[in-house]
Amino acid sequence: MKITAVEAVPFSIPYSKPLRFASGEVHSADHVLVRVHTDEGVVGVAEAPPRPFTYGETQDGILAVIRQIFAPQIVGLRLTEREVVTARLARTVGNPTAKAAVDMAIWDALGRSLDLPVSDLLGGYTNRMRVSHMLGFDSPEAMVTEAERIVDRYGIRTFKVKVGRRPIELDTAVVRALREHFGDTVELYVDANRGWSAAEALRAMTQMADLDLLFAEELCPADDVLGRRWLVSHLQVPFIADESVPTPADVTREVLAGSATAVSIKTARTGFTGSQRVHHLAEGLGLEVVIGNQIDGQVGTACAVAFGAAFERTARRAGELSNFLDMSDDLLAAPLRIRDGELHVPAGPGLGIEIDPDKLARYRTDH
Ligand code: MUC
Ligand code: MG
Repeated sequence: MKITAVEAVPFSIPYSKPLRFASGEVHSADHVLVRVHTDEGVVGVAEAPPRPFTYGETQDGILAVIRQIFAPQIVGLRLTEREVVTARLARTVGNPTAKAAVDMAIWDALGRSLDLPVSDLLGGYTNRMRVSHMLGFDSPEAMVTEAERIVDRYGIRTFKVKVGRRPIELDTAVVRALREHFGDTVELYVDANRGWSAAEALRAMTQMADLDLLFAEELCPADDVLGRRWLVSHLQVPFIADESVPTPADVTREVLAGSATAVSIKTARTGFTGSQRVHHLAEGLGLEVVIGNQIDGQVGTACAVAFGAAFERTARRAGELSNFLDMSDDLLAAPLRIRDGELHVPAGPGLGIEIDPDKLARYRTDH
């Protein structure tokens, strides 16, 4: 079970409904498919979604770091030497989604080799998660209409509302319109992607105080060190750290500083190996966790649900597993389906997914 090659394939799939949020917008999934090949012919897959405005990674940068820096350091290692892989990749600071995709493709190959689902290898708590859907920037009316479509079509009843960088009154109007329309039949929380100052964030949260929010995420930058601590100390809801905690050490720093009280676990950012560490740390610190979405395609979403369903703590809350619904197509031979507000872990060894070769041929951009 030795790694013989690590392949990185760029692909591009347009969004049918672009997602807009405080730190950027996404019109097309310009991701990288990572395939780990082994000497026994088993191939593991995962996807890396570059988020230039979040971590500075680009599609070209991910291809380069995997091909030139990561692959040469791990070819020849056994699939079970994941800790060696982690230590070698950790020499490089940054590049979270490139590292995560390599890690998860190795887990997929390991699961396939052992004929066991990765989700069972990780923890095997359950086989499904409730789904939370992200609502990007639009008018209050359009966001209510979109939420209604998602409720009717997929049975999803948890929404993360993108806020920040635009007038606070508009964001408040959106959340108020959603609450008035759906009453207490939906769960709502907000994510500002660092789009406010601490003072603006507290003003916004005060305006939304009667709207029964579950959480507030990344309302202001973590670098506003004292401001953020002050903000978190005034909030009535858990404050989720997302892009401010790309590593377990960042979780420790933010939480012990009083700058966050909950954590978004994104397998696209910490893979399975790093997400286990974040999960265990959160358990030890007694933090709420939410399975987040790095605007993943279906390959990435299969990874997120495999991890989220593996642990009791991550399966408690609805996971963000539906951004792929906004894409015009995807790479899987058997597409993921959200029904009655839930997504099941694909059954089968590894991640339980297969790449459709025709779709990959259509969307890959390296030929
Ligand atoms: C999220 O939760 O913030 C948007 C930007 C990013 O880095 O992730 C997405 C979703
Ligand atoms: Mg976020």
